[in-house]
Amino acid sequence: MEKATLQELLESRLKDIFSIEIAEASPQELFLALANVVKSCYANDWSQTRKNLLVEQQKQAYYFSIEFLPGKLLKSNLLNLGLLDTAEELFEELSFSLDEVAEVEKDMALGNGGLGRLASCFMDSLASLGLPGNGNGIRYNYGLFKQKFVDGHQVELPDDWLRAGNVWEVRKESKAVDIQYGGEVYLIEDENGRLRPERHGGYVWRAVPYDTGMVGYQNDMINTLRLWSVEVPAAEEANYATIESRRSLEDLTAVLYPDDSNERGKKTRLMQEYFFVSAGIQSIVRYYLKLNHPLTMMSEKIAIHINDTHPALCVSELMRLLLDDHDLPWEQAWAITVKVMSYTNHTIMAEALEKWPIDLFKEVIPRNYQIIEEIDRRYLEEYAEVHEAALLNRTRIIINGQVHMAHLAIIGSHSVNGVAKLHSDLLKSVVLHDFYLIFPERFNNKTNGIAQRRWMQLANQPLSKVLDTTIGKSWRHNPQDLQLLKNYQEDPTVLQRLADAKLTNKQALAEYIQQTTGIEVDPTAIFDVQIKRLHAYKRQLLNVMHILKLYFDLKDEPQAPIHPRVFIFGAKAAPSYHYAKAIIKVINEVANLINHDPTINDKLKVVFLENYNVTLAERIIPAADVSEQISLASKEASGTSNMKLMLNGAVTIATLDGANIEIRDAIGDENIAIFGLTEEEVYAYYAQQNYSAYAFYEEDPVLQRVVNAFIDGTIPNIEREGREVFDSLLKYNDEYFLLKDFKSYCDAQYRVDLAYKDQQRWQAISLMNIANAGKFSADYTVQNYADDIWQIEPLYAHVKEPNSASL
Ligand code: GLG
Repeated sequence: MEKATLQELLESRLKDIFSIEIAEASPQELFLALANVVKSCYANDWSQTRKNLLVEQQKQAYYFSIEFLPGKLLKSNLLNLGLLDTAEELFEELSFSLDEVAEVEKDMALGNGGLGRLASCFMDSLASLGLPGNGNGIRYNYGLFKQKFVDGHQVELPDDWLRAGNVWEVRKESKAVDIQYGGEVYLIEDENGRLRPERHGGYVWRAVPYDTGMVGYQNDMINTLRLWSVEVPAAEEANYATIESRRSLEDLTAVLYPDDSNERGKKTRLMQEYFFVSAGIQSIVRYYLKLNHPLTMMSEKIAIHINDTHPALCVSELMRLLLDDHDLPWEQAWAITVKVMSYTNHTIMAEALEKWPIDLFKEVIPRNYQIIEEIDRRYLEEYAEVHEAALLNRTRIIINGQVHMAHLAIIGSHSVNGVAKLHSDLLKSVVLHDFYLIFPERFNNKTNGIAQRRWMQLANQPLSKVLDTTIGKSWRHNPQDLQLLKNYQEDPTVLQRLADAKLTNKQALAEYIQQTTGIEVDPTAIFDVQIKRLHAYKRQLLNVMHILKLYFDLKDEPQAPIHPRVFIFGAKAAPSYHYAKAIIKVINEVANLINHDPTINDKLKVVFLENYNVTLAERIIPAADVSEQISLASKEASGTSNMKLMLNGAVTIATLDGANIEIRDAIGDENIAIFGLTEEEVYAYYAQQNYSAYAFYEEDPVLQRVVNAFIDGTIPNIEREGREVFDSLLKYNDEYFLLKDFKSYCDAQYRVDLAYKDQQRWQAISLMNIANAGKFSADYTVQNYADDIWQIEPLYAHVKEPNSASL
């Protein structure tokens, strides 16, 4: 599309919507008008994609996820439509900045962290690969809370992201479905001797879908992200006459649970899970029936993916529809279900493997509960002759009055995968070992990946331009072509250009830091970044301990040859996660102490940026020199910020955990700083039960000084939090082995400091990171899911409509 055409469209939208000229428009108005133009640019392709799918009847995948974390969509849609450069030029000509306009858009923050962001990266890759794959989730009225720091403490504010409306979504009233909750279900024998459920009482809520186009990268493919919102069914209006009764219903899709691995049993959460599962499965079956094939062939047209355990009810809900609504015999319904379903596990943290009390199940979803009981009964019966009772009793779905969601997902799926090699191995050998004995063929690995379009092309334009001029533009379509950069490892001009791009990004971040926190940071310092949810196992505290060590080193010897460093944190703690919130307070107070200590001479700065989200990640990642991936080995399933930071040329300091191992394998030991216990060593400690935090503390005076600092008044204002941290390390024997790993972490940090001082070497290491990051593109990950698990293929018949990307 020509610039002039875009301008005309923009002008006419501004007139239509606001009756104003471009010159008078505010960024908010420009955003809305431009977003509407963008939407109309893909409207045709969106309906064409749907039509082609219907005509071709190709198999489609449905990704069920209780979280999606797309961030902002304006620029990514512009990029994928091939309009980003045009829009940027136009806005410049009109003396506006596209960035300022894009900034107006509210982050769509319908997720907590890695799990939700992964789902969104997959949506981008599915469409960009031309694969028919749709998302299915919940349209929360409030996204993940907004984080503020008050006196160093985290305060949570509601994220009212829909207040000004959401331009991208389309409400599809005609596709609404009813969701049944509660009541009593009796099984009554019909004239053919078949047991039929008869429901007494209970209530029905309506699920209304809001669809958002998922725009493929310059291929005219538009998939659909379908998010469900609750409403009162027309027939039930009278029962919801009061505001209170309505509110209790509306609560269902009001808030995202702000907790990513500590879910406590809550009725609303279970109802949410059933809500988007039932709505999604009903709409899939309705669609499938339109194709006019027998239900027994469903797996040839439909693949359903259970992203973590939250949508595990997909299994029982599909069974319910096949049995109750379509009269299939149990065996047939079960065979279909297992062939259609697949499941990804995202964590080995035991508390995240959901379990629900059966009483709650019976109360909320009685018919599903009956079906689950029957699945469970048949499971025991079917395998009784092959496996010993103890094994079956450990793996059955209902154990000690609780429904185990992971067990339901595994028994009801044909594929179970982890998200990095180590994690998938641990699933087989430890966490899900019992299931591996029963269903070895179901287990496989799919290492996570990231949408490189967002995390490089959009977030890091300075570096993208260097890549274009150095290795050509093919990497934009084919991430593995980043390998071409390896040829320039010793080319001083290219290394300098990379360094310049990094400096530009650091200057921009320094400005943002100054504006938002008032802290001055020097862009030539090392920007050392740890961005992720706040969790004890991710060990932000270990980072803090190293910062304190450097602080003491400089206090003792102000001229110590330490290259200046800025430590940057971004992290939200679940509101109920007391210990994580204590760590936030501690980091903020350490920052206060160090940033205001004149003897440190600005050699160290600590910055905790508020409200870490996708947009903030897009600012921080391009500016990072060092990537902190320091979880206790075995605990981080994969990690994905590690991949984003690597792609942007940061050098990783890491334990051999999650995908860090594969990053190390891709770039070699000389380009990454590895430290700490291995997973085997961690498990050996567990087996021998001989870890003594105190022993490490006792023998290392440096460590003693650091740990004591939490309680001896060195860090002001952390009386309570400092004590909690201190106790977690010594009184409760340091669950995540920080004291053991402290020394090797400090050594690795020292190597990082040395490497940075040799700028030529550092740039070459950084280059190797960028060059080898193509492997971690979600395009490849999703291609593997498509080939191995879903068996879906690109939409062949998706012929370009003449001029369809333009208007
Ligand atoms: C999980 C894990 C991460 C993983 C992500 C995506 O903790 O290690 O990278 O899923 O698979 N709950 C999460 O964010």
